[in-house]
Amino acid sequence: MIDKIKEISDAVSEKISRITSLNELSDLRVRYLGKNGEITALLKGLKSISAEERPSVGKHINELRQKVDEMLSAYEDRFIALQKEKKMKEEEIDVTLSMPDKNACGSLHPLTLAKNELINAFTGMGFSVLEGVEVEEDYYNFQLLNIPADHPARDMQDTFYITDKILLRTQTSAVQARTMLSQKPPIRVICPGKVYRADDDATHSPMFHQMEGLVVDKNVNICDLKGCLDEFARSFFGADTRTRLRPSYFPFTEPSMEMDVSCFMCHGKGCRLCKGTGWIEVLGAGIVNPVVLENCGIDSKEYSGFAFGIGIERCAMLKYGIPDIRILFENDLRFLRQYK
Ligand code: 2NM
Repeated sequence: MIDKIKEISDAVSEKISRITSLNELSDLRVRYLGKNGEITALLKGLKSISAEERPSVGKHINELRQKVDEMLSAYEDRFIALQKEKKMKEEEIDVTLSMPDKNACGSLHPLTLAKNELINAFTGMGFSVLEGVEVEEDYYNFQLLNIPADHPARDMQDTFYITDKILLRTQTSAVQARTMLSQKPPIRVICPGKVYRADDDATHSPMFHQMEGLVVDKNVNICDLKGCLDEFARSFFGADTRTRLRPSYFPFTEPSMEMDVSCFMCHGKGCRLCKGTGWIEVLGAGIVNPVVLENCGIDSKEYSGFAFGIGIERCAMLKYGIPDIRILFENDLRFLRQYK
């Protein structure tokens, strides 16, 4: 009997160590502890043992039953825990996976950035911002501004006409002509916006952005013009920027000039950006032609003014090192994301 107990004990230990499923464990429980199980059979066999031996053998069998029961229970607990863990792993949800693309967040277009900086430079000097219409009358776009009928700008090749009297504005000056017609001096306005010309290459786009400015008051002269534009150049291109004025020609200003700024890349030494000259052309300007003032109902003996026109694309290309104007209008996200 004692040998049999030892045999069963060893067999259970060995079998239990090779178990791979809960089903096998419950089979073992039935095989040893069930109604017809081997240990149950041992207990039933106690009847045939002598009265002196029965208590001791019975104690051994009960100890074995308890030991087997504990072992099976411990393995069952372990299996249930393992199974639960496996299920948890399989059903795990990675909450970090559905994170949306951070780059999907928008940002300002480089042209808008440049426009805002230009506006800041001038509103800081007391200018107000005015926007007009893009479909304009010949009268405001050309006639009032002293652009004669035979001027090349009036050619079909340079201007987009809607009818023979209505066109896409070629400059924002028309906004200023309308301002002079409707307001009394002092006038201090800037007019940023889209303008249209029949031009298309690496430095010209048929639609581009301009910011024109106008000051009309008593005793306005070239010193005022130079002081104002110097201040703008230092604000937009950097505090150590130098400027120079060169004579030029525009029908709406007399005298007319162009302003260069010292190259902010090489500081005047000469490089690729300034084509070796040390200077970069940034705007056109001049003293408002008295003919224009009179056309717009302002007494040119009492008042004088200065005006200027800045290309916003050109400023953005210079400031951000953009080599081709067309990149600004392709809206390639790889390009735009650089300006976040
Ligand atoms: C420029 C250059 C010089 C200009 C003139 C006027 C107005 F309306 F007062 F006559 N507005 N803008 C002007 C003057 C524009 O662009 C290169």
